[in-house]
Amino acid sequence: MRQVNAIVAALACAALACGPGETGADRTSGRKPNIVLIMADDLGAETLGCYGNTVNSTPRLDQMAREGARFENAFATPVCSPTRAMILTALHPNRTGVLERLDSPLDTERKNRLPTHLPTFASVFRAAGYVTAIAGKWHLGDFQAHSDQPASHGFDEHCLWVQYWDGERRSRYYGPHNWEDGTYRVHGEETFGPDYYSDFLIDFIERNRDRPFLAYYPMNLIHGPLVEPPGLKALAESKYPDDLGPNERRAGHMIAYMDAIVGKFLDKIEELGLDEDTLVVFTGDNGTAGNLESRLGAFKLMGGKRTMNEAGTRVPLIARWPGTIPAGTRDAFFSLLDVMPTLSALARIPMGHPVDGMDLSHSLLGKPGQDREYFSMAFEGDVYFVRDKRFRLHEDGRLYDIPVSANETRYSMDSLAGKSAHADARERLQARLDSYMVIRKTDESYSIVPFGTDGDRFKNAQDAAGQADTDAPR
Ligand SMILES: [Ca+2]
Repeated sequence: MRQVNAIVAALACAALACGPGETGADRTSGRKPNIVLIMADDLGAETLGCYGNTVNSTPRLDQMAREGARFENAFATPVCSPTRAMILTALHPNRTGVLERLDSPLDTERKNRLPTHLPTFASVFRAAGYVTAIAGKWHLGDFQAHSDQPASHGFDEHCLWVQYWDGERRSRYYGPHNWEDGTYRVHGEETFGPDYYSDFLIDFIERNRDRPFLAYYPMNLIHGPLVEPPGLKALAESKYPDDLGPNERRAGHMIAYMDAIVGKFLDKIEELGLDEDTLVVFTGDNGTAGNLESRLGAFKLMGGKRTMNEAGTRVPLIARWPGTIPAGTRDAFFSLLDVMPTLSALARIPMGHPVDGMDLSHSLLGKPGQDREYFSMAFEGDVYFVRDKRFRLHEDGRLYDIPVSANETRYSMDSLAGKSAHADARERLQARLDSYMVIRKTDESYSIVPFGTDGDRFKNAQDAAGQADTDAPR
């Protein structure tokens, strides 16, 4: 425990040492920037036009990418809850204890939750004078078991999909069941959840246009079930090839609708004259579902959700702040761990507690600074990896040469096991992995169990086809 705390302290010093510095916010008449953070559900980077997809229509996100910073190397966890805990707290999954989704079949009483003693970006921004709201999908604890959510995590207002009520799974799309400012509300079939949640936040933005606001929209789209959204079918189908499968056709429609909702926020911010006072960030919580194939020209890629491969963890990250963030792509690594310290720096809010994430605001602003060299990940069942821009090492010894220079190489997962080359890379990454794998929950007074009991079923599923037994040095 002492060692873990020492790591936390070191990380905190590193984060604090970077400090907010001279940020773009300084250019804006002293006003702190508004933050609109949108995180789509089950949306790998490969699904968007601006990341090379040639089938899906995503004009508004492509616009955001042209006008802002598009990160080529942004990463999340392979599944919902761990990413949601990670982005809110800036702590590694193996430190929060949220290593699997919180409505796991093993959590029959649905008592697990994100501990309230862990500060979130909402609580940090709220303490600094921001008004805060969240709409969409929470997935960090049951609302019947813990009705204080998400208010006790720093959100002034909320409108969230109820995944379960009285033990039954509830609708997220047509006829959504919601947890709205502490009240359970059931809507009719004429209501499409993603419209309702985005309208809730648009209203919040309009009401708070004259003060700094933080609007967090963890979207329900494009997670299954595959449904037909109430519009934009012609746009969605405009680039479909004749041989596109039925699942991809429906998902492409949901992606086009998701893109239009992002456009609603961009249009409202412009209408209110807040373009140069508002940072809009878009990302995804994990890779695309495994039953969906994406096409990037001739290159075809199956979704990697729930796997520890590249398609399971690479997500889009686009940041737009006209007049402050210069347009262009960013090659630097960005983990969703880094969201809170980075946003805090841009808003000139000191981080008053230790976190694992880094302040990468310089990267958004197109300035020199300390970049992230490694991305590390922990998942259910004591599964780990660490990667740099070329190599990826897993806890069972598998080493991959997957340079980030092109999609074909990045996603190939070609194993180097059995080859003597790159021993130096293995040694370097092993040292990082060893220090990462000793991280455990900092505070043992709470419980997020059971975890790690079903991990083998998911463990490195990308290798189930036979690589694992033959390649990995043990
Ligand atoms: Ca998800």
